Amino acid sequence: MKRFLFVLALVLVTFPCARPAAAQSLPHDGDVIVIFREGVDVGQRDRAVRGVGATVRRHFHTVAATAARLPDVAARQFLEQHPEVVAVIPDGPVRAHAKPAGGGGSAGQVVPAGVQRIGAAPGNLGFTGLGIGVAVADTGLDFTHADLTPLGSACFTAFSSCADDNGHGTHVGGIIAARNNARDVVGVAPDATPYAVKVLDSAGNGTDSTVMGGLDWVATNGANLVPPIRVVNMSLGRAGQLNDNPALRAIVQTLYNQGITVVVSAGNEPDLEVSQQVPATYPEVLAIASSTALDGSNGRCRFFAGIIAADSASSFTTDGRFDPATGIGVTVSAPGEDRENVTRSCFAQSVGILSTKLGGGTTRLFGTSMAAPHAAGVVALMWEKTLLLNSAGLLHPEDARATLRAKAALVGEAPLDAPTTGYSFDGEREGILSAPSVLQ
Ligand SMILES: [Ca+2]
Ligand SMILES: [Ca+2]
Repeated sequence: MKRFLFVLALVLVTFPCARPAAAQSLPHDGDVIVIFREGVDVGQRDRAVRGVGATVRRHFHTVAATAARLPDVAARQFLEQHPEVVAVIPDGPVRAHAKPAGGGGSAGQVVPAGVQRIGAAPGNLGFTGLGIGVAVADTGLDFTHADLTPLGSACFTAFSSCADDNGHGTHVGGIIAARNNARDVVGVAPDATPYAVKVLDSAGNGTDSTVMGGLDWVATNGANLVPPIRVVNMSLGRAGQLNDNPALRAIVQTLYNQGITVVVSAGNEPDLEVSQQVPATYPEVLAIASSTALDGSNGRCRFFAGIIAADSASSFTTDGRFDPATGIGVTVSAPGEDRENVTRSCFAQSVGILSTKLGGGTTRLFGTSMAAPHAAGVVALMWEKTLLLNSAGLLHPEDARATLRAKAALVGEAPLDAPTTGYSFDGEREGILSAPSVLQ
């Protein structure tokens, strides 16, 4: 578990959690994404890629792009000279945005602190997500977890099975839709239908092309499923820039134009801005930063007398003021951890969000991975309300964003500053996700 020293008057400690930006240093042979001119069909792409001795890993359908494995640099050069090829880009690594923190286990059903903080405890709202499909683009879902079934009838995997073999996806899925029953936990939208879209492997790792495969599947099939997919949650990402993979962005834009709201985690690197994270930087997604749900405790740290209060920015969260001109920035903050306790040795220690555990029961994880699904669950509730008013109604992603921002709790006041190294205020207190005011 990563911990963070407080800023003390005497010394500024270097930030311990920065990771290298891997995307820029990848070689341009090996695994790549070949972007073709618009309209170049699968057959033409297949011939072009095989023609240089490369292996096709996946053809995409909503963009003219193909994931390929190149035998050498010469193959890349041949492809780059092909008249139908626009660009050959590296297939960058993508990671899940959470870390484990503590165990769980209880008799009866617990209403997790995050669900309570956003006002979505059972009985508090007139909506449960019934009839709303939510794609969980992650490590898969636990198909036998008693607090998650029944899952959506179809699924996607970039690997061999849709089943979760890591636990991250099952935890995220539970925050969205753990069932309101007598066991485990309850999610924000307990009657929503989660669809497993497995784009990360058993270690929580994927690449741009595995994510593109999952989103391509949603864009191609989501509207025809019962219930249709209305929301996508992606608690994952990598360091990057807006246009470093135009094909990935194009699939996200397709979903946006279809009226599917894509909710993503802002990232767990407080020294980066949302504008430096993919896919969080895309103007078409709703990027969610992490805050604490509850007051923390102080274990008698000698240099810091206070506590880390509820609705503080998490010490690990990536943030970044929302810029209406570009559409880039954090939409809203939401709980990505129960609390942060100050230890006796003056570290901030995260207590994770309680949710469904791979194999049954519950466990705790913290990260912006846990913040995003709170918002995805609320968007599912908004969709249910929209369809109740008009069965042919639509909730445009931009309207979802505008409502989440306008109706957030404590706009202008929260999130409070994290009193830890590496955190700096981004210039906007965008508020904390609030389900009741959004659904009024
Ligand atoms: Ca339950
Ligand atoms: Ca902010």
